[in-house]
Amino acid sequence: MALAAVARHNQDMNAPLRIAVTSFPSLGGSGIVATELGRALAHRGHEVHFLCYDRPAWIDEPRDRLHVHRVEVPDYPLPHLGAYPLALASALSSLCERVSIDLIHLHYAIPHTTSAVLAKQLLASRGLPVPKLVTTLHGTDVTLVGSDPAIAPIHRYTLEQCDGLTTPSEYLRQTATMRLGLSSQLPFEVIPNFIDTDRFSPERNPAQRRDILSSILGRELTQTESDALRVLSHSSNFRPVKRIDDLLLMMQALRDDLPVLLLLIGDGPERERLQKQVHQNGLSSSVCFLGQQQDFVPLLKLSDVFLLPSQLEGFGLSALEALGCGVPVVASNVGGLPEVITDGQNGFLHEVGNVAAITSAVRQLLTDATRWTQMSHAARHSVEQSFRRDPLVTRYEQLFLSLCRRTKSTT
Ligand code: GMT
Repeated sequence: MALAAVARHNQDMNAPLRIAVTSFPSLGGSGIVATELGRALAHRGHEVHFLCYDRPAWIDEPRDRLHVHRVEVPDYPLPHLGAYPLALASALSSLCERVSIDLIHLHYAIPHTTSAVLAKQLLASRGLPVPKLVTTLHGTDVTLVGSDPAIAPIHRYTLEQCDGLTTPSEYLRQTATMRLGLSSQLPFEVIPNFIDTDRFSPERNPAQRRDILSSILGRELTQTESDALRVLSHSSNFRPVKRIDDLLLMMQALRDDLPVLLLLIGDGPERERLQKQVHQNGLSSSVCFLGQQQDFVPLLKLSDVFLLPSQLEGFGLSALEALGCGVPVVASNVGGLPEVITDGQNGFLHEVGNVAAITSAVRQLLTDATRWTQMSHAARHSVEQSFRRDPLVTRYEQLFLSLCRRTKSTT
């Protein structure tokens, strides 16, 4: 090839892509990762179209190259009609036809991947260009829902129609391959989740900490009281898999000998029951339910320890956010969590449900200031080493470009 032609060819190879993204707009790590990745790709010059049944709460006004399309779902009163997967398939095929999408990125496979496969088949049947499909499996789409025999055959089939799969942890990649019986021929990459290390950064501001804690507790704390108060935090979607009961048991063991406050950030199906439990056990003055927060980063920054006692986590994005703020994490030794937390370095790992181990790890961190400082530095360092946004966005970008390039050179 002549030099000019090579240059043009290479330029085409790296030409900006048109990417459609589907994810859940509600609370949850998969939606956050989808949004952050989509934003970063738009920032790099790609055209990114989000499709959701609701406008994601964390998306501000659409900017250049970033578009949000609401999927309209028929509201017909048949129980369990569940028309969203079909509405999404139709919306995806219309979008592809209108703007010639190169690649659809599905975050959380169920039901998104099935919708995308249907959309692709519809486009192909009409002789229109078909996009590449990439699914990122995030957690229960492999471990709980995804492994349910009621849906496993169609789940496996649609995943195998994808051009690429990714997961945020090696644990999840192996579990998906084994449990879903996926073909070893499928390109399947581990791309860890990432955070914005400028937003999630260590920053201890004692006066601001006192103001925030005073407003949470509804009484003015003196600086001395505030400095003495040890703060534990947890954020999640309050589902049974998060095992928040273990934290209440831990608080019962801790509160008599340490000035300690537990902040529970987020909302979900378990919240009401847990609130009653806190009341019945006389824990109301040391456990605060803060609900869904517009900006919870200041709450992480003032925390001494972050807790994630889950039954299972595909990755544990909330643990990563805490580590970014220099907060050591005490978490279950399950799923992808050991890929984020190294026991004794940036946090402590315990067996699922071992409340004595959780209590002892937290006690150690709260009573040994030197150890806490070492672990806080290690927490931040671990994020800077392995979970920075830019290199991980590049991994996705390279995967997408290589898949789309393949099409262009073979058609
Ligand atoms: O799998 C789920 O239950 C939902 C999903 C979500 O939307 O938050 O959570 C998963 O994806 C996150 C982002 O990759 C991971 O950080 C979570 O560990 C994972 N949750 C579970 O595996 C329970």
